[in-house]
Amino acid sequence: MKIDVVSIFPEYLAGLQLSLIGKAVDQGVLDLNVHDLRDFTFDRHSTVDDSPYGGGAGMVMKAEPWALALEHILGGGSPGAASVEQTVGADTGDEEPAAAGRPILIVPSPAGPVFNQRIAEELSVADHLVFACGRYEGIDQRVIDWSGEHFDLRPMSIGDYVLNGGEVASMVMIEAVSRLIPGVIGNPESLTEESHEDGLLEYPIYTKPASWRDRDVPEILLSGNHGAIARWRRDRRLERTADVRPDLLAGLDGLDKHDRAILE
Ligand code: 6GU
Repeated sequence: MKIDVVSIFPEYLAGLQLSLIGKAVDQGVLDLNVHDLRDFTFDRHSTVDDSPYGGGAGMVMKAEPWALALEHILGGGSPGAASVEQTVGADTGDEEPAAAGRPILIVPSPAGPVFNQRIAEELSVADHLVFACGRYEGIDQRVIDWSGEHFDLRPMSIGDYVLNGGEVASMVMIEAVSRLIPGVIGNPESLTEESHEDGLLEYPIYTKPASWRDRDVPEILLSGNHGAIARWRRDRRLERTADVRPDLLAGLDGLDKHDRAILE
């Protein structure tokens, strides 16, 4: 999968070079490029923002740097994209269009639909994701509308609270998506019994020692009875979900008689 990120704070995304995602990049499973939006400006101050038409607080990100950055990612063809090619140091320069279909452009915004595990799964099979990290009050709507002619446009929020910009939200989405790509996580089985994979939260887990500060590991986990352990774990998942996220249970249809008895 190819992932491009555009930001005025490319250093923010440095954390993606660490751990499993960094390894996937090193191994070529992920082709991750971070672009500095200011590389697509031509004035002395590398201006990316201006005051809002109609008045109001804060600043708005200008359309043209965004269009040039996105054209660069699309493989260019425009004079602006061509002339800017040499000035971009953070990427390899050999950009190519996605193998099939249009790239998906994710625009992090608290005004978007809320990202979740289903969307992460959907995005994990894409060829090319582009993240446009806005700052200030947001990006000029005209370049968002224009981008819809070239990309599969997906505004996306990560929850009902406000962040200062799209960088952290993009990192959240990139991590959630890329760990679902085959080869990014060492043991794919660790993906199957996770919270949100099947609508239930995960069961509590324990490791050695069997007794720690007078607290014992639940006996059944030491029994070797795999059927009983699986049932116990499902029961704990049901209880935990009912306790902290009853909203998730409402949307579940795979509950049998035993499941319902646990929830009584
Ligand atoms: Cl994606 N961006 C910003 N700026 N704030 C947010 C968000 C995104 N999701 C929740 N709050």
